[in-house]
Amino acid sequence: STDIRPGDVARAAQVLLDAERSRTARGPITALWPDLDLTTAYTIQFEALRRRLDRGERLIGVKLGLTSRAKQRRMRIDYPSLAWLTDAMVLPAGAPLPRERLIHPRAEPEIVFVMGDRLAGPGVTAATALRAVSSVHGGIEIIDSRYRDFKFTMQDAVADNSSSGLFVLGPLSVAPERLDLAHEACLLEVDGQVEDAATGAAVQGHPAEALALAANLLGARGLAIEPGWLVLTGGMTDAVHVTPGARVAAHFTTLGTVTLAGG
Ligand code: OOG
Ligand code: MG
Repeated sequence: STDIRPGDVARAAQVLLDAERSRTARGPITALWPDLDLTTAYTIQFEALRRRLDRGERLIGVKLGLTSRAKQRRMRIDYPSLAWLTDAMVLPAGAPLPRERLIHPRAEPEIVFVMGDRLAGPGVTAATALRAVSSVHGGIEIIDSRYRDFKFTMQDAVADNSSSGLFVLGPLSVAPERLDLAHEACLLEVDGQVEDAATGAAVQGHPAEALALAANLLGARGLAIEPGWLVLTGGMTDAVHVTPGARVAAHFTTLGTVTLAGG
């Protein structure tokens, strides 16, 4: 495609939203805009969020990406990313995957925070961050890149809202002080077969470190994590393909089980 000119932030945001709407994977933005830098990629991401809100979606939180070594290795990227969550991305627990809304979905287990207090960087530590958390849930994020074959650079992925698709929040709500999040384990099963396993330590050493990082990244832009927001701390394992008819289950030690039917 030749539909984007370097420097055209609004156009880049729109073609990514169009690809999502029409379920059509496309080539990376950086193929047409090779010197796209990370700051501008975040500007594209923010412009796309503005358009989502304009069409009636509600901002409900943020998600971290590439917080685990497994994902950083595969992407050959060593720094996490931040992206937006809206109410249109919520898939109720137990609902089958709406395949008509997705291109090539992959699922990953995540530890999710529900925020009680506002949290704004700079200088937020994991300990401070955890005190602002109201409850903790297990979750499954269904990522879905708008780029063909999930082939992209860090800048492409950031512009594309870090491959956001849908997510399922587990039904169990646990107080943060009742958990040892570094040791909270998750077994990821597909059709009853164990596919992968990890503990919370896979997420930046501790999921609260990921939360602090999100607060500090937002703080640098004059933004904050707001009370009531959800924070997806990033895939604990690598993501697995969700084929039609498949059954994905994330079994957490304390946070319970979250399942997803492939639709
Ligand atoms: C980017 C999305 C990353 C996570 O939890 O690491 C993400 C990608 O790998 O496509 O959501
Ligand atoms: Mg994720």
